[in-house]
Amino acid sequence: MTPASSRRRDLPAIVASIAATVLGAGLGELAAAIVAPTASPFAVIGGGMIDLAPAWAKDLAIDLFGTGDKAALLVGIAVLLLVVAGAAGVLERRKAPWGRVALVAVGVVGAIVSFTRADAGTLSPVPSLIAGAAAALVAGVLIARLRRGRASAASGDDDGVTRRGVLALSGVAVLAGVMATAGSFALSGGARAVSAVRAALRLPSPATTTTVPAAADLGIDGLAPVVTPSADFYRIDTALIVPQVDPATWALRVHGLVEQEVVLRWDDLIALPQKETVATLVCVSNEVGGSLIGTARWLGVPIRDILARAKPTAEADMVLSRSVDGFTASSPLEALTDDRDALLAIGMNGEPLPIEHGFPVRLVVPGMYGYVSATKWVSELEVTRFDRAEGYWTSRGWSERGPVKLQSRIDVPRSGAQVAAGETVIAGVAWQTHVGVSGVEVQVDDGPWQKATLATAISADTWVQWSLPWNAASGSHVIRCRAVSATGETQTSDTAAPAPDGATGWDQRTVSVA
Ligand SMILES: Nc1nc2c(c(=O)[nH]1)N[C@H]1C(S)=C(S)[C@@H](COP(=O)(O)O)O[C@H]1N2
Ligand SMILES: [Mo]
Repeated sequence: MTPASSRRRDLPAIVASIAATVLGAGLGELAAAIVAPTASPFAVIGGGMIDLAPAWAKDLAIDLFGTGDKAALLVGIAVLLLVVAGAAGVLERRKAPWGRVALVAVGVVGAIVSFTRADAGTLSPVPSLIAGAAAALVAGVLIARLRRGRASAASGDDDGVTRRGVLALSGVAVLAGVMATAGSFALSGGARAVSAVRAALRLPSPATTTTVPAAADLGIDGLAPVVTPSADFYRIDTALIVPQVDPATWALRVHGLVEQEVVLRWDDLIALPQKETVATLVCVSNEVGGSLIGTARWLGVPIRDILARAKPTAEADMVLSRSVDGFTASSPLEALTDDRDALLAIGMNGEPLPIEHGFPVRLVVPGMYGYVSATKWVSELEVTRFDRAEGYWTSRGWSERGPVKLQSRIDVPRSGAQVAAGETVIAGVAWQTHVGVSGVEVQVDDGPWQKATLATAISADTWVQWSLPWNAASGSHVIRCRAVSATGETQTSDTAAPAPDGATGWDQRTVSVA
């Protein structure tokens, strides 16, 4: 037998093993939908990869795929799985039962990872084990047929009938796998149920509101609107499958270094006086000039009101907020109890929080990057100390505290834009949430720094729009901007990467004027 003909005979084994794996994965997803909705093998492995991935890999994924990072990860896992399945097919044909062992091992890895997930239950390993076992069983049967077909054939190529039969069975396995996957989607009605609850929900009206002055929005084409529509609001989190939390079963436990443990349910929360504020939320991963920032009207109860009931003890200096999916954020106790509008938010832009933005309850803390404050799907506030506990990203190398840095961005003209010569406008946004911005300066090429006009600020907790008229001469121009904070600090030109505590440097655009 020549190596070439051996390799050719690998092909039907590869097809059979991949088909068996598609079937196993489908059955695993179906089993998850029935017995352990949070333990979908794909979600478990993907979630484990997100948690284990080093910070640079997370940044790279956000850079490459933006908010499509999770879809990209799922596709990546599927491709990897099919490659492993193909290899297992070759192994099984040449050295049975090692191919089956490999497929079972993949299931066992999924089962082990499922135990490490924050929302693990006793049945969590079951779907991955079923997936691995089914894939191994079916691959074993199909490849054994191929081997028997060869053994009974007189020459290497006479077993075509067996091969065609196995290929047909592989097709059936793929079809069954796809149907099982579709069934799992149909069964995981939890997601649809929570959407329905959300759609029917009526929010209480606020006792106090913040109005958005008309002059807060300059209405310039291409400039980010001062209040970001929820549908355009950036989304960053580690949740591969968006947690589905029913307000009817939601509860917030406040515990740790407190005199009085407090458990707050949805009905308790909406019975309290609600405040509507406008605040800008920004991600620590936002690059200079980046778009991981947005501003919304938030409705909710000041966190200090809840903490006042629990009475933190004198030694406490941090609150570790925890999400139902295990994510944690460490916020200074002071930022949650001083006079700022740190909210336990239930509404965003006049509607219940969108599910991917934390429905039914999240935190919003002006002045802090999201990773140390803005816990979505929040279920716990543990009052503790910075020297005793740390948040999700802190344990992955990011700073334990994350006050928002002074920044500004040019929105108009866009980078690389073609601008007609003559009177035009340069415009953008600037922020240092909870400090405020007192001015923005713009430099064209190496000319003098010119003062831009600021729009009316909604508050120190929001970004502010700015603009500057520009008489553009033909040629290529470099535009840069820098903000001045309400405390008189000028935005630094020193460049720093987002890790570990936020990017610095000036935003700059090159535009060509014709
Ligand atoms: N449960 C949970 N909450 C979370 C996160 C997360 O990964 N899980 N990410 C935080 C980060 S890093 C940011 S920047 C904000 C983003 O909030 P948004 O998706 O509503 O814009 O949510 C924060 N809250
Ligand atoms: Mo973030």
